Amino acid sequence: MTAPGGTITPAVSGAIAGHYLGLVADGDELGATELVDDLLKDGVPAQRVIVDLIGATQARVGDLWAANQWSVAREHAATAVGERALAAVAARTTTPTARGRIALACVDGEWHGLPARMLAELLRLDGWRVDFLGASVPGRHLITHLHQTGPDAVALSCMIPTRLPRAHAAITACRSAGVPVIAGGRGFGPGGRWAERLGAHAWAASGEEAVTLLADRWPPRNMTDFPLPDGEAFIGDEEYTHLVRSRPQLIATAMDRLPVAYPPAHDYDDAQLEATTDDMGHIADFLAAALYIGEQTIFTDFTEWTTYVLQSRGVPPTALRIGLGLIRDQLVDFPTATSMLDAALAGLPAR
Ligand code: B12
Repeated sequence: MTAPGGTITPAVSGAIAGHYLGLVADGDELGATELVDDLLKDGVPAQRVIVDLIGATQARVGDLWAANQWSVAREHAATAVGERALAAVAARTTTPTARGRIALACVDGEWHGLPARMLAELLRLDGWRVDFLGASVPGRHLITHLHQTGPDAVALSCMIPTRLPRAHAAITACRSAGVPVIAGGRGFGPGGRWAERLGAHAWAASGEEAVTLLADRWPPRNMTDFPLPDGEAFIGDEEYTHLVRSRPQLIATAMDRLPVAYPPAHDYDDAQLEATTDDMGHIADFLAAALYIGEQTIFTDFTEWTTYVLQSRGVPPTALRIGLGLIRDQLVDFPTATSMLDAALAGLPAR
C-alpha cells in the first residue's frame, strides 16, 4: 500500500482516496477509522493522512454539495465521518511537547471547525502544545483564555469573509494582550491578503505551511517587529454600520416585495421561503464584509459562487438578480454599497 519511506504512492492514493470517499459518502465511521488505522500501521505519516486523505476528501465533499449531487444532510454526515477519522489519527499518534503553547480558535460565528482541528493535529505532531478552543469562539472568551494560560501565539481560523469584522476585533484584542497572531483560512482572501490589513502578525495558506512558519520564524523577537498596518486601509464606515444595524429590516422588506418582483415566489413553500430569507441574509452579510474591508471582490466572488450553486439547483440567475435589486432599492443613499451591488449585477450571466 505504501512506497518506501512510508508515503502513499500516487498510484495507490487515488484508489485509497476513492475508497475513503465511498466510506464517507456512506456515513461509515467505523470503516473510515479502520482505513485510517491501517494506513498508520503501514507507516503512512499521520500528516499525509490528515492533509491528503481527510482534508482533500472534505474539499471534494464541498464540490459535490455545490454541484447539487449531495444533499446538505449527506455533506453533514460526511463531515462527521471526517471528524471521527481525524480523532482516530490523533488517538494513535503521540508526540512529546518540544515547542511552545498555542491557542487555536475559530473566529466568532465561524462554524468550520474541521480545518482548524486539522491544523491543531498538525501542530501537535510538530511538538506544540495546542489548546483547541473549537468553532465560533467569542472574542472575550478567547482573551480570558489568553490571560489564564499565557500562550506563545494565537492561531485564528476564518473560512468565510463575512466573519472578518469579528476576526479584526479578535486580532486587535490579542495584540492588546501582547500575544502574536497567526491567521489562516480562506476567509482572509487570496494569499491571505486581508490578514495583515487586520493586524495579524502572519498568515499561512495551509496547516503544513503554518507548521513550517512557526518552526522557522516564531515567536517574533518583540512585538514591535510587527507594527500595526498604517491607516491607509479604511476599515468600516457609516455605510457598513448602517447595513449591519438595518440588516433585519432590509431582509424583511426584500422578502415582502419579492412576490411582486419575482412572481414564482408566490408559490414558494415554507422551505423555499426560509432558504430565500437565508440567501437575502448572505447578500447583506457579504456586502457588509466587502464594505468593511473596502474590497469589491469579496462581494463579487460571493455572487459568482451563488450563481453557480443556484443554477445547479435549477434556480435561474434572474432570481439572484432580483434579490440583489431588492436590497439595492433600499440602499440608494449609500454610494459604495450601490456601486458594489451594481458591479455584482453587471457580472451576472446575461438574462
Ligand atoms: C464542511 C463545510 C461546512 C460545514 C462545516 C462543518 C465543520 N465541522 O467544519 C458547515 C455545514 C457548518 C458549513 C457551513 C457553511 N459554509 Co461551508 N464548507 C464546508 C466545506 C465543504 C469543507 C470545509 C473543510 O473542512 N475543508 C477541508 C480543509 C482541508 O480545507 P482547507 O481550507 O484547505 O483547510 C486548510 C486551510 O484553510 C488552513 N487553515 C484553516 N484555518 C486556519 C487557521 C490558521 C491559523 C492557519 C495558519 C491555517 C488555517 O489549514 C487547513 C488545513 O491545511 C467547504 C468546501 C471546501 N472546499 O473547503 C465549504 C465552504 C468553506 N463553506 C462555504 C460556505 C459559503 C458556507 C456557508 C455560508 C453556507 C451556507 N449557505 O450557510 C455556511 C457558513 C457557516 C459559518 N458561519 O461558519 C464556502 C465558503 C466560501 C467563501 N470563502 O466565501 C465553502 C468554500 C464552499 C464553497 N465552495 O463555496 N460548511
